[in-house]
Amino acid sequence: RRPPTQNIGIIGAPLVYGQPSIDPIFPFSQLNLLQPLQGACAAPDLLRGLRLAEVLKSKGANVKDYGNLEFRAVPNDFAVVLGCNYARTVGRANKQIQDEVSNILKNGESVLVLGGDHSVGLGSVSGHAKIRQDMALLWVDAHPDINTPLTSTSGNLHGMPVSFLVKELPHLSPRVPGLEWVEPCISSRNIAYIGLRSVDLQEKMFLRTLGICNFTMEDIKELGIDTAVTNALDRIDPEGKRSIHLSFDVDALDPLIIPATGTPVPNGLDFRQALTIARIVYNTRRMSVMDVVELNPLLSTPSAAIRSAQVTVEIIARAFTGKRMRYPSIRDVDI
Ligand code: Z70
Ligand code: MN
Ligand code: MN
Ligand code: MN
Repeated sequence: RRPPTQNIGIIGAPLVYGQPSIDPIFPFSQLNLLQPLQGACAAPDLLRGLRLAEVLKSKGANVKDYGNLEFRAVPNDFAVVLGCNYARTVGRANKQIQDEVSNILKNGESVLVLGGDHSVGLGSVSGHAKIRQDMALLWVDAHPDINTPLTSTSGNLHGMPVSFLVKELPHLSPRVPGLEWVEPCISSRNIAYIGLRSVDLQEKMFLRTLGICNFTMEDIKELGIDTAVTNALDRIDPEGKRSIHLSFDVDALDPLIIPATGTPVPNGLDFRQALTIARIVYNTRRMSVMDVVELNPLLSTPSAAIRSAQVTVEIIARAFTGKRMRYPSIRDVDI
């Protein structure tokens, strides 16, 4: 049976304050030496430049590009409040993301959110949960991003979004100005991680005590990626009825494949494994929202950035349409 034509709405969410590097209060501080970290805001337009929409259309999808959301830095936002950097700027931007995601879902389209850093998960996942309370979250990432403002050592909100979204955790967090509106919207039973290999001590404790399903790179090496992803989906969506949210941090892939990212960690997924994740998620026919985050074209050579983005386009196309690029078949090589 052919699936109905996919209607996809694309939104650019070039938010970088979840992993900030320019300190507006101390503009000459050392932090500014890290300025290229801001480059994640260039990712949505780079992906468009690589004909993302056209690729999706060529594989049978209807695509509407809603352009980039425009975020404004909140004046006098403090670098650190209650362990969070730029919480009011990140909070405001994520409210915009939440509204946009839920509006597009209401239109009957599925949503592709192009980050930006992973703090955009706050708005994206909560916007999804507003429309489909029965959702399940597959978080593909080297990091579990489940620090609370109290456990985070960096204060960067891109390492915390899951802690604000999980119903079982927020009593451990202070109410952060700018983020009060984020309502915990998903149970830890309905979250699974794929690709973990950089987990802070406190994060490990949260995963254990909440029993959150996770397949680390080590697990994947043992089980194979097919089994890992299939089991993860079985766990978070045992009846096969939930709306699936795929939150895909490109640093899940090995830095040899995607060097253009802010926090590269060795021993990541290879390209085939990433495509397999996308294929298995597609095969549920229930993926409603996909986030693609932490692609940072300024952190590698231009040609490596383009290659990283090309890989990203192919993973997106696989997740939304089930189809993949045509490569010359190895069978055509006749020796
Ligand atoms: C660390 C923190 C993180 C992404 C780095 C790192 C988190 N656990 N997430 N890069 N995408 O600062 O909380
Ligand atoms: Mn992440
Ligand atoms: Mn990550
Ligand atoms: Mn494990």
